[in-house]
Amino acid sequence: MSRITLYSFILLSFIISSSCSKTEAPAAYGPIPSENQMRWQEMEYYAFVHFSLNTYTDQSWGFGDEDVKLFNPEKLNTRQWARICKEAGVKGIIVTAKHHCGFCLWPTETTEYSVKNAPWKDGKGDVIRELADACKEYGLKLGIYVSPWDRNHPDYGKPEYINVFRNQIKEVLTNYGDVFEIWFDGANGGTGYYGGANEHRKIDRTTYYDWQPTYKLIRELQPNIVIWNDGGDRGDLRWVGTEAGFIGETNWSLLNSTGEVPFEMLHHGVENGNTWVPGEVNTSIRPEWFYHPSEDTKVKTLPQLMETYYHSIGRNATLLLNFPIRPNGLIDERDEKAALDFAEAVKEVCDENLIVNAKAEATNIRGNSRKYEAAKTIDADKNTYWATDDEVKTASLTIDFDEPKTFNRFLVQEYIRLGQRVKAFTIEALVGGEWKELDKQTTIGYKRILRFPTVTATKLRFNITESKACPLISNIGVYNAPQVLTPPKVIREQSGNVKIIPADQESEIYYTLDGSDPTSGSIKYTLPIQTGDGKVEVRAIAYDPSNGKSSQVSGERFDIARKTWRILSTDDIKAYAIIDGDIASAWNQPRDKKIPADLIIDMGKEEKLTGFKYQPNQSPWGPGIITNYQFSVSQNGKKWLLVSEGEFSNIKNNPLWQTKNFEPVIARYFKFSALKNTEGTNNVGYGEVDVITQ
Ligand code: FUL
Repeated sequence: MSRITLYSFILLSFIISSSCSKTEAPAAYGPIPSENQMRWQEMEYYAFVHFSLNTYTDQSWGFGDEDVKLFNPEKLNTRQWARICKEAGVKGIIVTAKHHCGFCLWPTETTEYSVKNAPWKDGKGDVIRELADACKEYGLKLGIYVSPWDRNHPDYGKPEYINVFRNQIKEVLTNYGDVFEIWFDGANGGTGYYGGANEHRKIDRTTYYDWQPTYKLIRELQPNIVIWNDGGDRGDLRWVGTEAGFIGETNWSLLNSTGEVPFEMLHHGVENGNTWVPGEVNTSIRPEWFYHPSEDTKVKTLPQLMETYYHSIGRNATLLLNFPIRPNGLIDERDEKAALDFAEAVKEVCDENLIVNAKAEATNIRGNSRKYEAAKTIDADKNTYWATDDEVKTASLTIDFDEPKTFNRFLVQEYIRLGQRVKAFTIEALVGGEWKELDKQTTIGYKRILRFPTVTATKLRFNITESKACPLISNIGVYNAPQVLTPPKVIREQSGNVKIIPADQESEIYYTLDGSDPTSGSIKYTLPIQTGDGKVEVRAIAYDPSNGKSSQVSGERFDIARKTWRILSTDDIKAYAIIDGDIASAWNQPRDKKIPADLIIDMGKEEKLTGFKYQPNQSPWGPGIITNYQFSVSQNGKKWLLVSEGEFSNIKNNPLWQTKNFEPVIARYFKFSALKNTEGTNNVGYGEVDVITQ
């Protein structure tokens, strides 16, 4: 280095370092996360295991009188749980130490209703001990679920129970090492065994548990813990209002510290909330939480799990994925495979960050300081960030790839230690010399991942269009995720035409009408298929011509076309959503309609009926799912013959197509009467209704 160059280098370094030291760090804006919340948020993905007496009775909720002798898992191996979880990329396991039935998986001193009176290991076993050891061995954190509602305990509902409950918490938080999260579900009070009383006990969930002293106790015993609570005083985290595996696209990690929290707030947070309460998406790898043999064929598919990933971790939440434990004490191998395939697919998404060697420039840099420059978003250091001057609340950051890059995912993270700020942003790509908008979104928070059709571009522009305060962006990633081909949706419209709807805009669709499996050599779908009035079977695949990969086959067997059908029981034209072939569109009876509520349909001509099908409204909000029904038929619309009545079992947790068969009968009209719903109200909804003919 020449002398002059050396001097200029020293001078430049001086200018840079003095400009750094002069630039003040941004002040925190609004509520900020605690260290515990931060540590928890960075875990991103952790597991639930549901295991209790329900595992042996095929129930979702035990009544509290189930025999402890049922608990005898012959192969229980918590190391298997931990190995699977570790390989699946989760960071911790939360176990149902006590579910609503009151049975404790550890030998508690607070009740006889525990493993100590079970035949398993002659009453010497302790599931929590074994799990804590296995977690330690595999480098996982331990979390505990203790149900406040206890349908076994004689004192539940009385003040005495609160001490029992606190002692249970004390035991599980004292004897098993560090616990990262404690989980109190919201189901509270109702019927139960209650030591033999067999009665209904009502509690006021806002006062009964007297949470504050309990929180104090918890924090004393486990200073690093986070508290999940949906049943009373605000905890450190919030439920997201659904167990279906998604949170709102707009998602603020804020709530108000007091007041009711309706669904909307759980789902989206509260933009100007005064407390940091981030969302945790809890969902099961099967429809239900506990193991049910009937769900062996219902393990979530890879496309379903990927949706959950983008709709939880990709939307500023954590993901708590449940594994039901089998009666033998192991995770089912189908669930293991699904979890490992999911982990592999997530890894492939983020395989290569295309931004790493790119140049990043921003329209504004805080104090022109290198400490806050655009490159801080791609330095792989979560503690550094790009920041603008205080008064600058809209800004753009451009990434120059230098050469064309192909991508379909954008990841962005705010430096949330100083608050969640961004209210709106867009991303654009420079394609053929022109800027093309790829997406337009609202909040970011800890992490946001956007999906869009694959694009090839030389530059990408990230525009913050609205922010509460100067934005602080700690990380950006641009990826080219392999396509996970989702089987297309096949529907038959009321006209009788069959529509095949792909899940993405890039794959091609091929189908057959003869029951055989389609390949890329089958008929290519371009327009709705005219199939006439009769029965038809359609099988279809999505196919990616760029790599020759196909999705699983979606197959549908449709009964007669519903072209001539008229709904007689209402004038509301929107009711035709019930027979439009699309389960995603639904109709609910008017609010003032009382149960029993009828749906009467004129099929336009006589048919030989042998059954009917009902698909509930799929909405998580007030779907009005029918549990008890009557089905009658008529030839003239006046004189009715009851041909089927009964209930749709387990329809609440598993709102899938329900099929009922009956003796063949000729009819032109049918009446589907709703007698009861899952909500105990008069709300009655339908996704689809169809008939089965001979
Ligand atoms: C709910 C409970 O009622 C379910 O049984 C399950 O444990 C789920 C995770 O929380 O509130």
